[in-house]
Amino acid sequence: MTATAAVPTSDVDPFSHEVLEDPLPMHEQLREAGPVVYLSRYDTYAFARYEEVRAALVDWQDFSSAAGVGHANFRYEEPWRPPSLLLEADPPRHDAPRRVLTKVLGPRALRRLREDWSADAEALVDAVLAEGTTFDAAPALAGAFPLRVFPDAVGIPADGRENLLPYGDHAFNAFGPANDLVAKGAPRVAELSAWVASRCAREALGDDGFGAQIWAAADRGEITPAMAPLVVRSLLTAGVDTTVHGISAVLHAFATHPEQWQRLRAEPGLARVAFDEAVRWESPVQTFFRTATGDVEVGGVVVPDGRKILMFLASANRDPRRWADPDVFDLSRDPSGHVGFGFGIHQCVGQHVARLEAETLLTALAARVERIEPAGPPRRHHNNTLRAWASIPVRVTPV
Ligand code: OVM
Repeated sequence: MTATAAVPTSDVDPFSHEVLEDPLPMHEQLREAGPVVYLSRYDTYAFARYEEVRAALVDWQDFSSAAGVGHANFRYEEPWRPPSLLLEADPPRHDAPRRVLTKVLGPRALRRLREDWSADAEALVDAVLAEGTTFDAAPALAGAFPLRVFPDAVGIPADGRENLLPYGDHAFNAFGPANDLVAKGAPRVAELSAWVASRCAREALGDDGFGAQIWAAADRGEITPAMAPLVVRSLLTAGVDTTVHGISAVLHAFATHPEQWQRLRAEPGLARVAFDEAVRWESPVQTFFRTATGDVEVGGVVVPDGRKILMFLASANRDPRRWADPDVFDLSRDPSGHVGFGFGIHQCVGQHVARLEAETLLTALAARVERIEPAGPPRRHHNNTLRAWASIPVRVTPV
């Protein structure tokens, strides 16, 4: 079968500013074009439907992560930093670091953080409300809360924390092609990478945080001592911008869906499902790539060995083939099965941390705020991988 002759082709640039500003029309175009679409501009195969995205995420044998999960193909190109031992690795090498983080970030390990984070969330919301009832929720809440609780939980000292967001922003840009967004970050890469590396050393980490627990796993022989700093680096790379923009997503969702805010106020136990629904709806991580490990057939199309596949998580999360009224943010929906945290062996290992941050913040806010509404046009922050916000002006009515 000369299947490749039938591949629909698109010359769209998913990493252009026009698309990053509003990717939804492109997502629909790609979903409707077919199960696999050839992106001529990047010589890459795109999956934009739920079924193919989820199947590729699960099939790590055919769709490898070890050649990088960005546009760069590590078979031919030098990675911009030593590859992640988790994200940019396949079994069996992937498995030991993953097991360690699964335990360090698991629901059991987080139980002791809930009380502290609830108190931190209440203190933050009180401080913001004391300043006034009109504010920018992006920096004031979504930016502030993860930076208040997460670096402490990892065990990194206070100085230099302002480097975390710029480092993460660049790391997520670097999954895309070498465009202007990557160039913008380039001048600070050496400085930021050196700072992050310095924070991953055993001596730099407090002795009861996630970082120390990773080093303790190395002492027990579960990973090698050489692996420990890179596993800590994964926390610092993947754990900040993602939660900041995930919390932005849920705050934006509530500001624009007042009836859903009333539901949360009436039933605060919905905070967790609200966050997952926002992760489905907005997909803070929009895309990841895989690399075909052989000639892989998908939907009658052969993806040739060694070629990159771009998986549109965001598009899968709004695929009408899978979701009823996919564009509606709705707390009565069951969002489980969304691929916003990925799926399969690489599914976000920090998802319980993210949910706990969102849940404690939303719970504090729901107890204190009767109404939340837009106070001006929100503004996107463009990133090659993240669906991000620069500004979400809101006006709130305190209880
Ligand atoms: C890592 C890493 C980096 C970025 C994202 C991510 C969303 C993981 O360094 O392991 O997952």
